[in-house]
Amino acid sequence: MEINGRSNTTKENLIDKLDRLNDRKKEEPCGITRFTSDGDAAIIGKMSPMKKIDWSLYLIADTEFAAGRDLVLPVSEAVLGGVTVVQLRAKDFGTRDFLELASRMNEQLRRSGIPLLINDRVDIVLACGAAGVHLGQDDMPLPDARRLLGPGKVIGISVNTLDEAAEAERLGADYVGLGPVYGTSTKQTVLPVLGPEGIQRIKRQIRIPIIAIGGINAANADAVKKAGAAGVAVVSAILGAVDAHQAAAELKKRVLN
Ligand code: TZP
Ligand code: MG
Repeated sequence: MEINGRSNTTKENLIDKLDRLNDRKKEEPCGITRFTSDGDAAIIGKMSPMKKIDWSLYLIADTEFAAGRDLVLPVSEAVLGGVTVVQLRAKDFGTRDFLELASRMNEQLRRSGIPLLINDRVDIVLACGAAGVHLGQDDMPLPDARRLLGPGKVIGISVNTLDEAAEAERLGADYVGLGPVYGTSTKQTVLPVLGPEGIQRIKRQIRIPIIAIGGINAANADAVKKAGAAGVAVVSAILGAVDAHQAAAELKKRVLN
């Protein structure tokens, strides 16, 4: 059976591997967040669930970039390669298709203990039991999202300036997505490119994790990490690769160094 261009992996094989990944995490004494069956983050020890998320390699599963390809399999392969958190972005999907895909992806990711965040849509988070939402500056205001989702869900927000980042922290965001760090053709934006210097500058002023985004790949990921990002968020560096597993593993090596 051919999955994502790799003929030696069956779907059953993949599911087995994802299950084993989660078993390994459960054995870790200070394990990464696991999710209960209703999708709420389980609190491990005394720390809040979002503090336990490993932000190092954040994959944005973007349906516009996938252009019709079902994203569940490449996302699962990328998780086996080392992706630690996934955001589903489906701007071109209607509500019903978005929820169907989010539910399948959440189910698959839960096997490996990897949190799923939903772009824009608080209602989809609630309906599929995902770990949280990622908001843009023009989406639902953060306090409203928090009121609807409660303290146990993760809320992240896209920012481009120090003012936006500081405001996100003040309003109780769990992380900021800071970018674009480099030029990218994946998302049309008029926002200024920040470079690693921009990350450094904002990192000095806020305490919540900074996930850097925009044009990040294996060649520049370590500069981004060194600038102070808790993690790197990518679309094309993984979903545009022939082998999502290998591309994720390559990035993972860079962000851990
Ligand atoms: N937000 C800011 S840049 C961007 C998003 C969703 C796209 C990142 O895509 P890539 O392919 O990793 O540059
Ligand atoms: Mg948005």
